[in-house]
Amino acid sequence: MAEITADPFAFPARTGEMALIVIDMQRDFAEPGGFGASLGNDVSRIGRIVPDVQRLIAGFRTAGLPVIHTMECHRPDLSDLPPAKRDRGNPALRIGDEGPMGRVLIAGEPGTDILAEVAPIAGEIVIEKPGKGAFYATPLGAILKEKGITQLVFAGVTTEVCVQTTMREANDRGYECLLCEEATESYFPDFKAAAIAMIRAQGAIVGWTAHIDDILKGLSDA
Ligand code: TIU
Repeated sequence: MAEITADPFAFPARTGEMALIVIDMQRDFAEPGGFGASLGNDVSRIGRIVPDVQRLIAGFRTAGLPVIHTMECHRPDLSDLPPAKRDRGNPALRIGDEGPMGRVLIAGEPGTDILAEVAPIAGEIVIEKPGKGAFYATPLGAILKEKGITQLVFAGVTTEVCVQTTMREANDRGYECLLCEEATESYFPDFKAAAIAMIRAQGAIVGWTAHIDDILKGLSDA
């Protein structure tokens, strides 16, 4: 067992049972004209983590460990979009509306694509999810079980919404969860800091957090 330096204490890594989950690194959250911007957010912060997300993905690929990507998106007929989600907050563009990058947050539209720099390669699993959590209404749990995965390292956006929701879902399902601090981002710096603090509080009540160089060192030592 390799240990990864982490907070609030070392993460007991079992690399043979570990996967990276990259949450929602999509144009809709990172570029003007997408879903994130339609909610009134400054999306420029999101692009800044791309180099670290790339480094983390490269480390998992080099170690031969699974990289799983998620995308928040809905079916073109909106049958998986609850009205409560569509109407929330009176956004400039609602989910399903035609925007500058195609229909907002709809599977197959240009804006829904994962950013090219961190796109999946052949053989990597991509989970399309209609909720904020990646376990709700998706095959993720069954896929992880089939692969014998028990530990999940997290990257992606946004820290306090889809990343934290998925970490909480995973924690309740018995996975040991580790969040990479440099490879996640929020539209709100205070919310990122608060999410990191609450995840690792109370003896890692939701999971651990760690710096990217410590995670990469743990992978190469194993
Ligand atoms: N709005 C916001 O912060 N996030 C989302 O709506 N989805 C994800 O976090 N992916």
